[in-house]
Amino acid sequence: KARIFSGVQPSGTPTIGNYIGAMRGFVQLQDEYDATYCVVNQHAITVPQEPKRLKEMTRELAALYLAIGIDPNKSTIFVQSDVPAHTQSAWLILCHTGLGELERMTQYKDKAQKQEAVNAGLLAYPALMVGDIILHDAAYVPVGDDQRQHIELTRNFVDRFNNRYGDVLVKPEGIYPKAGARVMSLQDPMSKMSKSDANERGFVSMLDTPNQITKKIKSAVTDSIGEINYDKEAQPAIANLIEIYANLSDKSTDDIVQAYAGKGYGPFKTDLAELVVSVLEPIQTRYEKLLSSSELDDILHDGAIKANEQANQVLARMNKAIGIGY
Ligand code: AQP
Repeated sequence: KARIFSGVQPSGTPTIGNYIGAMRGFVQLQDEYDATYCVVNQHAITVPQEPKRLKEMTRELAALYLAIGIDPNKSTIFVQSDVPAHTQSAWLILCHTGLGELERMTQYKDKAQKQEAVNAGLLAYPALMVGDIILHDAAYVPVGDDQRQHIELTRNFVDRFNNRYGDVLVKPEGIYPKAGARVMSLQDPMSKMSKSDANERGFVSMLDTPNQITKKIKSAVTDSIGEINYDKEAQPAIANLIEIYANLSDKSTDDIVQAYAGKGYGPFKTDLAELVVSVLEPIQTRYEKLLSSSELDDILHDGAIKANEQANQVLARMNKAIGIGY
């Protein structure tokens, strides 16, 4: 089986954007691939985090991985900080990466703009992500559309490294969801939905209550056209809601447009809220049970052992190639 790797930052509770764009795919892919999924807690500190909350969110995200259906008997689940090779490899990668390459990353530019003071880790972030991927010999990386540039950077790095040192690293490819790979904010259809958005009305988190979900969807911005059409240019906010609907149901965007022809936005939003609640409720029930169980800690412990074994092998290959050691 080919190997895949992906991760999510515990920088907030995952949103339906993270779920649709990435996490749901983790579950589908675990049958076909040898999968490793990581809670990338060291990525999360590229922007300020409250220490106690960061620890809680790390465990919560691991519980959510299991609650959505990632099966520890099929996939390896671990926390990034349990595998020191990740940060160790990031140094090696940084020393083989141009400053200009990192400065060109649009995610860096977006996130830097939102910070009062930008730390060097925010710029270096993609190097740690490259490390995450290559240490697990991943052939494929299931991620949302916003990560394309980082995947390209990873591929370029691997080419450069292998050209210089021989065939040391596996070159990965991104796997992106087909439609709606980028879920947009409910308050601004021009910016992507983010779990760390200061405006909580911009996202539906996977742990929001039915009441919160309904309120957020009902107050999602629309437009003055008043008709349901799937037109990303003229009606981006409605197109985003239609994509969320299509992604969480078995209906196509065309089916949805037809079903709500002549009905206005009210009934559409009501049904969308119900749909989102019906998808998240069973996940939340499983999540609550897992969070308070020692099973979760056992799974993370076992995952760390497996992940360390794998990651240390690749780190050793890199060190040997570069000439680190004596
Ligand atoms: N809006 C989105 N639509 C589709 N996919 C998305 N992803 C993120 N936002 C959307 C995908 O979710 C995975 C995990 O993302 P991450 O935690 O590594 O960081 P991120 O991409 O920076 O996600 P957020 O939610 O915006 O986090 P914050 O607010 O902390 O920056 C990735 O595969 C990503 O593509």
